[in-house]
Amino acid sequence: MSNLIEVKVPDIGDFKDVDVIEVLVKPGDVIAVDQSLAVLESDKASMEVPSSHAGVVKEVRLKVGDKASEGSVVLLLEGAAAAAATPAPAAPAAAVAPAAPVAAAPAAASLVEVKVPDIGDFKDVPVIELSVKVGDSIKLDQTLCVLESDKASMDVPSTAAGVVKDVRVAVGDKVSEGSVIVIVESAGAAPAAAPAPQAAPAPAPVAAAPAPAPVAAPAPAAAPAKIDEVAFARVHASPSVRAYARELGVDLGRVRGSGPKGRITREDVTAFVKSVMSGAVAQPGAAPAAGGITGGGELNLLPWPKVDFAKFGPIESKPLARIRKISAANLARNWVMIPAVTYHEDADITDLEAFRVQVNKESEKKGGPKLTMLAFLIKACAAALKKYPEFNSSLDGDNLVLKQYCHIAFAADTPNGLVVPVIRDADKKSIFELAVESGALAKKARDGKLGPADMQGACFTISSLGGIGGTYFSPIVNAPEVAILGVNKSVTKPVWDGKQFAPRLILPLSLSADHRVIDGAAATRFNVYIAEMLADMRRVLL
Ligand code: CAO
Repeated sequence: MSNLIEVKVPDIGDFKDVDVIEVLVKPGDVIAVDQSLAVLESDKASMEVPSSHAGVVKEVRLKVGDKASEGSVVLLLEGAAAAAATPAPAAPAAAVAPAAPVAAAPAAASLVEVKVPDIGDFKDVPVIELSVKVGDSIKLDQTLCVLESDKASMDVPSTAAGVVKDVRVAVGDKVSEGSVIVIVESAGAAPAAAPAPQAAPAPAPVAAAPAPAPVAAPAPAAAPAKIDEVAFARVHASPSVRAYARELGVDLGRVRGSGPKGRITREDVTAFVKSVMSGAVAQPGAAPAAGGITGGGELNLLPWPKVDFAKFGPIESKPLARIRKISAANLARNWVMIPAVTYHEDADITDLEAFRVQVNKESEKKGGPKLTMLAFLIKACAAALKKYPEFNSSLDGDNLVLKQYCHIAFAADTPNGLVVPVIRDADKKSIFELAVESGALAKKARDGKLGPADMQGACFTISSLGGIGGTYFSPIVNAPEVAILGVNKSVTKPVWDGKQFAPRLILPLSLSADHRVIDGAAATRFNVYIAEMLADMRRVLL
């Protein structure tokens, strides 16, 4: 006669009446000690309820939406071996069945040979990876080793839970169906259905679990995708789902959660793996489809070339500066994700430059500050952002956020890399104030003293290379802004005035704009407007 065990919620600290948000098992499931049965979520934490026993689930007493506390019965289990090392369940799992058989049947540990199950037509397949060692505690279905034939690689899952006592194969060995992989000391083993373990004396009274089929992957096995740890850490998923994802090498940041509040469930991870295997979703680092884009619309790029440069001559390798690492990641994202177009315009700044030189002479005599071209550019851009508000916006899903403030950033070249300090309320400041503030921020940037607040909240960015040279370039939009103005060195050029060529000082402008928000006509109008401002700054007053 089988014995029924009530498995209860263990000591969960001060939590009471906690919501059951996920039930991970169903009647008929064969479960191992410590296997997660349900997930509880309070307003502070989510936690899993591990099983204190191994056996077959007869009845699940909790459902999603119930409230549970220490001692609430999670389920009834048949044929159980008590866990020696289960993290202190509050109350010892009370046996429903009479005491005697509980103690008698499963208590003695049994040795189980776990063998290679039916692997189809494959024979003498090399073991390319061993996933367990002597002393490991393993769960049912846990991968023991990986085999690789010339056609497929496959994981060999365990048909027993327990402690590995002996490993009978080594990497490089050839195995076939029935080859013994490990000997497991099993308290509550699920005897394999396929090849019956020969040395499994009196296995625990648990219904036979079908031997899980080996998981085949197309050969050659794709290199596991790199997991974005930041995104992985942020997702809403329980510890067991995280562990499951890690086991499969799934980057949870790429999985859509179907559970309550977007929680990622085990099924979501499985579905994701299936979609990767079927080619519906690209595996980062997988061999690229022609053109580099999959049917799923994801970038499917070749891995970065790995070259031994030292083969071609002497080299020196040094780590990237912190700022460069951060800006590199941002630039790469912005380059890939923003469909930006760059529009060029020439501004005639002959009169403006004459004015600037004149004012600076006067200011110098009085010991006043120096007006810079950057300050005029900031002023002109602030006016243009007012006239064309879609340039002062950010995309937020299907919404366009239009900002009613005008903070303008400028790129500053520093010994450690590029930084982008922000001038707040640029529209409300005089050109002298803008010159002084941008000069102070540029110095702070070069000294490496900018704080996070100095670099946040920008609406639009100016990247001025005018002090260095260049004719035109294509700046990268600084997300989540939608446009950036690049400026190069002004040069005196002959310009036809209707009667003759006249020498004019021409400032090259390069405006990159996110085409999802800004069309070419709008971008060109914005550029023309800036050029008009710079040609005659009196227009700013209009
Ligand atoms: N045309 C001609 N001369 C220009 C000019 C222009 N567009 N812009 C500046 N100059 C002149 C200045 O007048 C100054 O000359 P004087 O000393 O004779 O007055 C000289 O070039 C040096 O100017 P500057 O560039 O150092 O100063 P600035 O205030 O114009 O710019 C800053 C400040 C922070 C924008 C600049 O130092 C800088 O870091 N620029 C690089 C930005 C960058 O790297 N952008 C690329 C980002 S990646 O897309």
